[in-house]
Amino acid sequence: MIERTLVNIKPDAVGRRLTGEIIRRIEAAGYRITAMRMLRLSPERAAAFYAEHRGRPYFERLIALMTSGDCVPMVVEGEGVVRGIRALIGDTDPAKAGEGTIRRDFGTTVTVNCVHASDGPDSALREIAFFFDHEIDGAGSE
Ligand code: FUP
Repeated sequence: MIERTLVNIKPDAVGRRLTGEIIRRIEAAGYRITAMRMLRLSPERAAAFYAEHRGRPYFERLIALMTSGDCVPMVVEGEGVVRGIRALIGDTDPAKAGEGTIRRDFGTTVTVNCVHASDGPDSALREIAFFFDHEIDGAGSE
C-alpha cells in the first residue's frame, strides 16, 4: 500500500550540508518526495512537535537543537514507507544504529541525530499536518 510519512532533516544535518546526501538516500531507496520546505522552528513550535517528550531530562537539549537553525521537513511517499524510512535512518542512538543507516553514518549523539521520521501511520498524518497543513492536497500526482 502506498503510504506517506514525514521526514525532517534536523538543523545539525542541514548545518553540516548533509541535506542533499540524506535526500539522495531516500530517493535511492525508491521513495518519492512529494512536498518539502526549509524553515526555522520557534521554541514554541518545536515544543509542540515534541510535546510527548516534555518533562524528560533531554527535552531542553532537544528543543535547543531543533531551534538552532533551519530544518527541512518533507513528505515522503512509497510502498511501506513508514517502516522503510525508519529502517533507513536507524536507531535513535547513532551508536546503536545499524551499518549504513543515516544516523549511524552521520549522527553525533542520541539528541543530535540528523533526522526525524514518523514512527507510525497515525503520527505520520499528525506530523504531515503540523508542517504542511492543506498545502499537500494533490501533491505528487502526475
Ligand atoms: P525517534 O523516534 O527515533 O526520533 O526517537 P524518540 O521518539 O524516542 O525521540 C525523539 C527525539 O528525542 C530523538 F530524536 C532525540 C530525542 N531524545 C533524546 O535526546 N534522548 C533520549 O534519550 C531519547 C530521545
